[in-house]
Amino acid sequence: MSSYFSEIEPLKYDPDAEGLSFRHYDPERQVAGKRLEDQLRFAVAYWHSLVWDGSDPFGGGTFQRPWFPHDTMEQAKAKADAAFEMFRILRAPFFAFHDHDVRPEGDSLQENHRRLNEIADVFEVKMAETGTRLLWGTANLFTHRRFMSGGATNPDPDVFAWSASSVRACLEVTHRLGGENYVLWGGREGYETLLNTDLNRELEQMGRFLSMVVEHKHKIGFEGQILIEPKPQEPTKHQYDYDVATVYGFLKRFGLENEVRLNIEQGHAILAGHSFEHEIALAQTLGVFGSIDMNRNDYQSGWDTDQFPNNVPEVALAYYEILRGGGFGRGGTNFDSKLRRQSLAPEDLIAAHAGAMDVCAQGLEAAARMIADDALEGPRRDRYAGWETETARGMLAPDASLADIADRAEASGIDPQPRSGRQEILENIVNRYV
Ligand code: XLS
Ligand code: NI
Ligand code: NI
Repeated sequence: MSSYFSEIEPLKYDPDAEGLSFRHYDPERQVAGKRLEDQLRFAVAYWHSLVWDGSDPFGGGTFQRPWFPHDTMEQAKAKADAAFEMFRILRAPFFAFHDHDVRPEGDSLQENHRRLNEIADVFEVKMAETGTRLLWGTANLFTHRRFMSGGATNPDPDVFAWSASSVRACLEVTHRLGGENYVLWGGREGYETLLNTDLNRELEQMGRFLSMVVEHKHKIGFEGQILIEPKPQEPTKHQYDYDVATVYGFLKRFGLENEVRLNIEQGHAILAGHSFEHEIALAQTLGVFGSIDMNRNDYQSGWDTDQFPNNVPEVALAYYEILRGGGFGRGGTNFDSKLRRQSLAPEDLIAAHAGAMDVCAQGLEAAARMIADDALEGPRRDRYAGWETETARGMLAPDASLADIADRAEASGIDPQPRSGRQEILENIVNRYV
């Protein structure tokens, strides 16, 4: 057993503790009809917490984890030990990983898959011992130089084939570990310049690829959700899975809108020029909401800085849209968040998650109270009350015509009077809850 976190006791809900504890997140508390743990469904992201070494464009790794440099299976197993120790300290019900996070890169597809399966054997035992579950698995189709020009959208068909093999292996391991979801984040599916890019061909490749992933999911009996994670740019200048609306159009085009849902990340929403709650609400409306990657960006840098969330009002509005849509089904709250590179100590990793879990708990509880009190839904209903009359509804009926409506409008002498949208009053109401 690794002793990386040995100084740290498993966290308890204790608002008055002196050291590390949960100050708001009480997993057992009932909120909106469920235990808080079952509402929030927290997951720790293997990559940021256990793989990232603190490097940035100006300097190498600042973190010196005992399992670095992660090029032997022995180190991969030491990392798995530390990972599960961390999950236990955090009482995290779930985790999430890329193939590349958990096994060192081999020199062939076969060797990669053999290593992945060997680590999955280790995970299987640890998951059974600790009760930790897998929120999602995913294949990393962006780090190795072979993916420089994308995975499924690569101009080289051999990279397409390599990607197919990697996704099959990772999907099957996710299935074996009882994963709730399988994620495809666009990685390098996008372009740097139109001067060398055949847009139509690349989108066709991506559509076929995704259709085959869905087909394979059914073939092996995987019951989890297949999720696409939108992002507008980074690493490529233009990512194909730009935002929720773009992905929905793509899914419609390939007839996959009932097969694939979305994993929405706070930071990516902001990069796309949206709020997190907008992206969640739109996905709910379109029937494709799946799960979330919880983090935040630095609002000055304009980049995907993947910081831990620490803004309750922001988080509350996101959970409001999630609860309004019925909560998470198989999805959850994955912390796609990383430390700042000066936060070297094991304690920093625990404190970052604990603080973020508290922020999410506060946000979700505020959202649940707003719903229970009808604080926003009441005013929203009032705003649309005019549509409750038979005449109004009739305008949207399949047999209504533009001409009928126009004739009636002209004959009845209507004279619409604008009413206040009451935005500030509603903002004041929200502030009473957060
Ligand atoms: C990168 C993405 C990535 C996905 C998993 O910006 O957020 O971490 O969540 O591949
Ligand atoms: Ni993400
Ligand atoms: Ni991201």
